[in-house]
Amino acid sequence: MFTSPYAPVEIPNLSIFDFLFGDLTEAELDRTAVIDGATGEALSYRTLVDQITRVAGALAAQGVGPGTVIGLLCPNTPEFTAVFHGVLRAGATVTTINSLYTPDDIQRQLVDSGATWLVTVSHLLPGAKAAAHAAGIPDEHVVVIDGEPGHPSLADLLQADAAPPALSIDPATHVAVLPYSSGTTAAPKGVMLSHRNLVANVQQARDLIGVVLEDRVLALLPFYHIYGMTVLLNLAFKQRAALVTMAKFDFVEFLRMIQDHRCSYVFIAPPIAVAVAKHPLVESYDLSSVHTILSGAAPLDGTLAAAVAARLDCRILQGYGMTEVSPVSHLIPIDAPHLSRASVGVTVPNMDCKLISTETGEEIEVPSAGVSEPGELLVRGPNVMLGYLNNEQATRETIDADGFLHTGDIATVSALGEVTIVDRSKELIKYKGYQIAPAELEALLLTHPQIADAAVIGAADADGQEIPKAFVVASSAVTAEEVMAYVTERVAPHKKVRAVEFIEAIPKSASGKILRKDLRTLDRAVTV
Ligand code: 4UV
Repeated sequence: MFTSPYAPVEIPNLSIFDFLFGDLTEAELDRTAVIDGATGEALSYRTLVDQITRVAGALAAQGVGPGTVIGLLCPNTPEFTAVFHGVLRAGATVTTINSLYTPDDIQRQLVDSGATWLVTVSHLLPGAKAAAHAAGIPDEHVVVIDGEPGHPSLADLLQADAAPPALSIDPATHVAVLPYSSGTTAAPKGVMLSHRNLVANVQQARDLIGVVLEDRVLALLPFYHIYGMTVLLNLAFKQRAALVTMAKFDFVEFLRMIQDHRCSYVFIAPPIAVAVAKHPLVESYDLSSVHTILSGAAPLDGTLAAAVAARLDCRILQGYGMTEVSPVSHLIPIDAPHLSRASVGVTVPNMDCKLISTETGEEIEVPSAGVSEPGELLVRGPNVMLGYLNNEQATRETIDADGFLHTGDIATVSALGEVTIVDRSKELIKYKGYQIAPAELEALLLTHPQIADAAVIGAADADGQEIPKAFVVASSAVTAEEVMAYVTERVAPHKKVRAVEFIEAIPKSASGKILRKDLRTLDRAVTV
């Protein structure tokens, strides 16, 4: 077993609202909390807390409280921050939904999570409304932030001045958020994260990440995903920094926002690192305000990391985690120039880790010098989820009797506790840091009349970034373009199949399980 090189941190027994906003000083209340990156409109901590409280009061007056689940389908905007924390302040549970989702995806999440309310924005309303109706949610419970006839708006909620009742929940067991993750296998599942999970992860990561009060943090990573939720919505607020929200990623806008808002700390996923390192337009903008970039959600190449740091003359850090871990378990801390940028750094405080052999399940020893053998990374700590919603079997398969969560990632650890992710043993595919469950695409491919069998794996594109690739057994003539178009018409954009290879038969085990390892070997043989 190995642990953090850092001393344990205290985890206050508070709701996330009380933890983040309960001890704001007068001076902090006047600081800027959120800036809309597109319009430049700014909200102080005082206004943000007032809005959160009003949203909570208005919802509570309508019976929303502990036990209510509310879907939040909204791009990154200042309004997202007020609604998200307002729902939590009311004691309800937020299930955050990817704004790129199709109506079917939205409906599935609303139904599975048991959501009885949905908060969205007018430009997403057509799909959201269809999904809400199919999930039995009436229009009075579909809040449209920017207003739409027949629906309550954020302005309506903000008009209410009934204070929400005092929150009486147990932070350790009360489910605060239900983001969806496919985990190690199959379809997306609701990940039950308690108030304590969220509080813990901010406490564990804040000193290592090193965002401070003076920072302007670019919020381009989606708030709905656990990475954005914890490091932006929670950690940046705890540090009293200012968030600059970006509703839709566009590289030129990204450069402009950094320049115009003098952003100093930028959290990204690796494909953005590729653009920062290579795009000619980078030279046309003044990015001198950036002192640190932290990349996470997918592997960052060491050479790429060095190219980004050199081009922007800034620090580059890497973080690793997963939705089920709230999410951060490993980080390159802000002041650790000796750690390799291709590693994910060290274990955060209050966590235990071990590596186990994928063949025998035996624990792999941490060497007294050098680097260990690779093995599956297991993590345990106060930030590990309560479990998957209504899915005890998946919970049992993921968290063992000793409380260790099996990440499905293959890692090595050095004698000094530096962890490097070297492979992934689970089915999950990451495209630009977004999750894709291959099982979902495989089921869809099998509905194509000319496809007899199919399997989807993560393959590398020309920049070394992961893309979903389908291996297809055709029953009659069909082209790769036709297969890709068939999928594109039916899925959210990030789930598109981006490469197709035809094959005689899908390799399977005696029990019929797809042998993904064999397909990955085959794929590498073709690419090399
Ligand atoms: O569940 P999820 O979509 O969660 C994430 C979380 C990303 C984070 C978390 C904390 C950070 O500080 C940070 O910088 C980024 O993506 O997907 C979890 C899976 O994504 C892969 C790995 O397979 C996880 O099980 N993954 C996430 N980060 C890395 C990574 C990484 N740095 N290197 C390699 N794989």
